[in-house]
Amino acid sequence: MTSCHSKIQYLLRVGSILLLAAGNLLATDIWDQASPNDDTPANTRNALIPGDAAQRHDVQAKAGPVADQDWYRLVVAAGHSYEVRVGGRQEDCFDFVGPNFRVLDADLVELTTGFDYPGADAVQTATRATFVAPTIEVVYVQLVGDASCTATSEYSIQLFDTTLLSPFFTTAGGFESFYRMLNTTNAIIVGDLTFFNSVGTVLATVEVTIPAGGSSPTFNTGPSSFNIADGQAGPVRFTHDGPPGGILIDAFAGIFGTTTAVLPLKFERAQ
Ligand SMILES: [Ca+2]
Ligand SMILES: [Ca+2]
Repeated sequence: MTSCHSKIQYLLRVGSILLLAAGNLLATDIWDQASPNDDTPANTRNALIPGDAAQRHDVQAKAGPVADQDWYRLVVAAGHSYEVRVGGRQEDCFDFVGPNFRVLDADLVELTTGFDYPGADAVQTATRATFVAPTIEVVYVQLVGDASCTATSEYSIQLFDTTLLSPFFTTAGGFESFYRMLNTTNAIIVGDLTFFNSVGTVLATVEVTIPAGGSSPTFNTGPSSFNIADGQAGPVRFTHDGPPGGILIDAFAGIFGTTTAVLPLKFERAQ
């Protein structure tokens, strides 16, 4: 009984090894063996969720030669801003810039293209793309490898929600709300501050440019600045093209000409 059991175990083990070997011979993507059919948006099973750890995949030239391409479906919320970050030894078999790194909407219309991570050295070690999710909440990322390189080139890919959310602003009772954005990076960041009323209707969207390593002026909801009508209150959203943690916001509500009754306003990263 024991001997027979051992033989079965042995055969199962050999069978598993043979299956793994066959998988390796057939696979064009050593990290994607669980879902090798990721070459089109329709058949990909790769999903990127903000906040998840980086995934590891690879691109390897196929017979032909044909460049391997990997597609990812992104789990996003309409109106939020995101960063897709790609890392790896890009000097080898891939260069995820321009048409080799694209973010596309459900109709496969390009939202943006990849560009160098701020402060990257001459040897590219990481690449990023930022975008704002459209109303149709389906977004894809397409990465294309080199057609002629037969080595396997591993890379990492990760999605971040970079949106900052504040539960409350007010222009009621003589109050105005004040905002100053701080840029923690060495590149210019451009963003949109959007004010909503209590039932979610957009009251105003204002574009703000924050200099590298610097801060914006202190804007406010008064007539000479953002000009939000009196008597309003609701949440505020800041979306931007910087990396996660690239923007900090100082905000408070107060009354012009007084130093009393200052109410702190808080922003948190969306999750
Ligand atoms: Ca691949
Ligand atoms: Ca692929």
